[in-house]
Amino acid sequence: MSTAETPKRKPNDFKSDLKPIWCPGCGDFGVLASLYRAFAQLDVDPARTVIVSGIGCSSRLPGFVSTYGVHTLHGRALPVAMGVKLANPELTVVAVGGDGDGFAIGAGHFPHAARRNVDITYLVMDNEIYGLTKGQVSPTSLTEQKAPSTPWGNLETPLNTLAFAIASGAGFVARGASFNTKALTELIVQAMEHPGFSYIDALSPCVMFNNTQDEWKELVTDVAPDHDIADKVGAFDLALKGGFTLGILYKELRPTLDEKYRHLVERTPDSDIDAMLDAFSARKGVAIGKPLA
Ligand SMILES: Cc1ncc(C[n+]2csc(CCOP(=O)(O)OP(=O)(O)O)c2C)c(N)n1
Ligand code: SF4
Repeated sequence: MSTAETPKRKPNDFKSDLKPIWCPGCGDFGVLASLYRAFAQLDVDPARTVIVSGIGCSSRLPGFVSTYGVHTLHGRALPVAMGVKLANPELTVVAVGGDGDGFAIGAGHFPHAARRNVDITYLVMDNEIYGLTKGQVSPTSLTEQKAPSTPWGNLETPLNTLAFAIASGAGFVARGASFNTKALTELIVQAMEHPGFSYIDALSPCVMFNNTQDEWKELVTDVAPDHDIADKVGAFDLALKGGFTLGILYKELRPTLDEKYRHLVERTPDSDIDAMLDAFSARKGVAIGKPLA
């Protein structure tokens, strides 16, 4: 937070010394610009903010931001981000990555992050392919899509990540686009302000291996102003509708896992972990954390 001596930060203040090495025109630039603006709007403290990513072109993002960053393993952004937040709930934690990282190798973590409701934001740069490894199909690729891994067309059905998020219990589900940075900035701000797990599918075309930019610009529509974001069935309808609906589809407030842990510790008098381990060891006749005799 800024003080009278430290004026509010501007988007450029969140740039690190490292220049993005993405291909010119890559959608990830628009997502990064939106994130800088959202951080400036929320006046986040870089020293108390952590961006966690997996592996992929999009997962390089933490290196380009002047906050703390953890470039983890392929598909593992969410468990690391949840661990960071649970270990220090005072931190602002944003997980980022691609559709391949999040919904292929990392897919097993997604429903649990959503249902546990740890207070983190998950921003997926969705280009419907694996960019870093040169354009193979991902779980969000279209059926019949031709790619180096599917020269005769993709035989699989794409995963609807928004419906997956709603069904898994995510309390904030939205879609934005890298080519609409104003709206994406606003979505990131709202997602970060949401107390609990928030998910944004950010359409972010890969101009090198799946250049959908012009096509997607034609397909996007905004969520209707009268859409009730508390209506889960209505949110599913929007998620399952063809095309790309941009905006907040669903929002629900419920206690976060971080809060529940805090309350559990407060109301459990015998919450001394060493005492608990000693009691457990005594019952089992084993020495936990102590060298075996
Ligand atoms: C365990 C493991 N398996 C596979 C890979 C190879 N790999 C690196 S990035 C990637 C997919 C990247 O796609 P996506 O997450 O959609 O990100 P993008 O590059 O499109 O931004 C894969 C399969 C890896 N690095 N580690
Ligand atoms: S390969 Fe695609 S996703 Fe990767 S930097 Fe280039 S345009 Fe972006």
